[in-house]
Amino acid sequence: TVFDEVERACAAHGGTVRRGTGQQDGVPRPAGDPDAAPVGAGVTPAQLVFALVPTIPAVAPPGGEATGSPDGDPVDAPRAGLDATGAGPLGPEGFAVARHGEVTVVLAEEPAGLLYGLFEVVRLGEAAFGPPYPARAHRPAMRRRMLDHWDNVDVHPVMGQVERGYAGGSIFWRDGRPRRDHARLRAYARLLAACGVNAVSVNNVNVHATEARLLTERLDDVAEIADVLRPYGIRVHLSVTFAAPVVLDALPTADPLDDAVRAWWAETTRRVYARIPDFGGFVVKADSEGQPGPFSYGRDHADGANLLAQALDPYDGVVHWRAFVYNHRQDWRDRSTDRARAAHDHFALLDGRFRDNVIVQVKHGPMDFQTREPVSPVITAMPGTRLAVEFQVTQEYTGQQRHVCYLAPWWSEVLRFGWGEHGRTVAGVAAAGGDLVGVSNVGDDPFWTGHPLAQANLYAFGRLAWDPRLTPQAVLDEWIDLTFDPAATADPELLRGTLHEVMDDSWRSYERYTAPLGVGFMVRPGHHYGPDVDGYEYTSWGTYHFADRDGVGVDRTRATGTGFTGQYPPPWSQVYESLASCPDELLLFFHHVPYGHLLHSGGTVIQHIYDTHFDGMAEVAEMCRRWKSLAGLVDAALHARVTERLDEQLRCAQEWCDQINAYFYRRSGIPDAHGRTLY
Ligand code: GCW
Repeated sequence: TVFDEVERACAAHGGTVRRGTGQQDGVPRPAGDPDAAPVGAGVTPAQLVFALVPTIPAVAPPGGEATGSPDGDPVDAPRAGLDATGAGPLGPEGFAVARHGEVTVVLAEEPAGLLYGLFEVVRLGEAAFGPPYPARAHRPAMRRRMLDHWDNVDVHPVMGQVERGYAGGSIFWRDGRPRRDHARLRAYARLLAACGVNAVSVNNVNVHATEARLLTERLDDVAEIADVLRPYGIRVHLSVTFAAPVVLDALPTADPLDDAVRAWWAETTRRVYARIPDFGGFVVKADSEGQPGPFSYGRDHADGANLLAQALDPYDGVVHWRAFVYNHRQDWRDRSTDRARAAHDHFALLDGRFRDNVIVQVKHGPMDFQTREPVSPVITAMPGTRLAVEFQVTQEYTGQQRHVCYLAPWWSEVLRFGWGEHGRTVAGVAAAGGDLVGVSNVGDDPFWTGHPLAQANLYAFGRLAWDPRLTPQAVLDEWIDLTFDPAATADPELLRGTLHEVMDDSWRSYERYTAPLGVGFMVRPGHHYGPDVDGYEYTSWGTYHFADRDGVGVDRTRATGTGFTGQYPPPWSQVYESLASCPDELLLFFHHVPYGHLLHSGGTVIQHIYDTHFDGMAEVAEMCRRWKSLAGLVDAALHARVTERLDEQLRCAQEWCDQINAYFYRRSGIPDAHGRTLY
């Protein structure tokens, strides 16, 4: 159990764990053991005490404010994720940490709270054992902090063991079977708990034939994983195919309104819970990129999601129903179809029709995890539906874990994005629905994430889901302390400073040498690594930039374009519509402009393209130089791995710079104002 885990960890630190009943003189008191002395105030000799107490009186949060959101009607707490206040119960995962005299005390109402309290003590390090401080409360903003693994059980002929995986093989599966490396899996569970993650989906949302069977005859494989993750407070979810009744049991239909189909899902789900009582629920990608869905039966996505939700309802399970639904067989000649519109077109009108245990899972941008996108308007448009916001921790479009790209600054921007007179935010919507979901970047690589510095993205994902108000720099500091323990090295300042210099702005550097001004998809088709400006331009995927000799960008305005700007609430519907107010970094996402168009920053579009590409490349060269200075201060194997990746990043940045600049020079015929070489 989680409690056993805390007990073990606490013992390792020379501490004790007590189940308590309440407080005495402000000091928690252990329960169930009449002889036990009260914890704290010097009575207990232990340095570290974990106490499980059923009701904890209100405690002061750090800095006078609690982290996370209060319970209550989530949809009526629009900003819950960002500015909740402290009073109220700690809830199932919350905890408080205090120091009384010589004793550091972690209090929680449930075992999972003790577990997170343990990791808070680890984060605090020596500060947890310094001068006395009053109890500080912590509770998560998002109830579910979930990682989706796009792992295949069988090696897929095109996508391999892990779709969009850049960290080796799957940590769960190998060549069609469970990996069964339980020590490694246990270490992974501990790592996830330390980041705050409490839910994991163990297979790809593209559900192929073998993976479909995890739901039925191969359920034991899932149960085995669930058993290893459980002590760390992590529940297992499963991606299922909407066609399961047909492909697994030869039913004539998977129509969500068919009685036999309902009965099939009810019975199948009953068996899942008989085997895994704390099973989390189903993840579904339906009617998307070839996956089956309710459209085949003339039904909509509310019908589809509700079918599964009904089956899960008796067990408190949830359906994560993905909103990533669009036409991937588009005619590139047809300018009226706009992929960015698709999720909103399909889902906004269904608001209010989903059962309570449906969570509509929305990619944070309207397209597909590009380097820069606006926030998906779906997140603003469904106040009567529980929504999960999906981030891509795996760096499909942001350097594939060969490039340093610390994504927390972007995620933080997205989470803080606000609209409407009630001050709604993305974080608030996710907190109300309960979920932040990330596509995992972990594999069986010895550094977990391929690029060792990509671990920071995993950590930041979990931490921002716990508390979206944390700044990316503060999260990075935590990660640096936990990973490198700078204080124990010969030059703590150099180590910390260099990591910040290399990582803080790395997402913007990546943006500079790759995708200008909100244009996406200038990548090589299929694997999506490296530049290919027209790679997707004349394909069916709906991913166009429309560059010609006069200009570039997609006109998504209401006045003259696809009307996508109209899917936003005020003020954004107007901000994005107007050239005068559209932010530079999203200009080409919303507008088609001539190369001579003047940006708010003062330069022309074409000169911006040239400048940012040269700058971005120079920044990578600088990263390489700085990283070299850390030789001897960090583990040698880690240093070598990062060095090797940085060399590739520099090579690739040069390729991007040369190709993008050459392409736009050849299209526009406009030379670089600074006379640098364009090919
Ligand atoms: O970004 C695209 C990826 C696909 C992925 C899809 C999705 C799992 O290229 O590999 O499929 O998104 O999110 O479903």
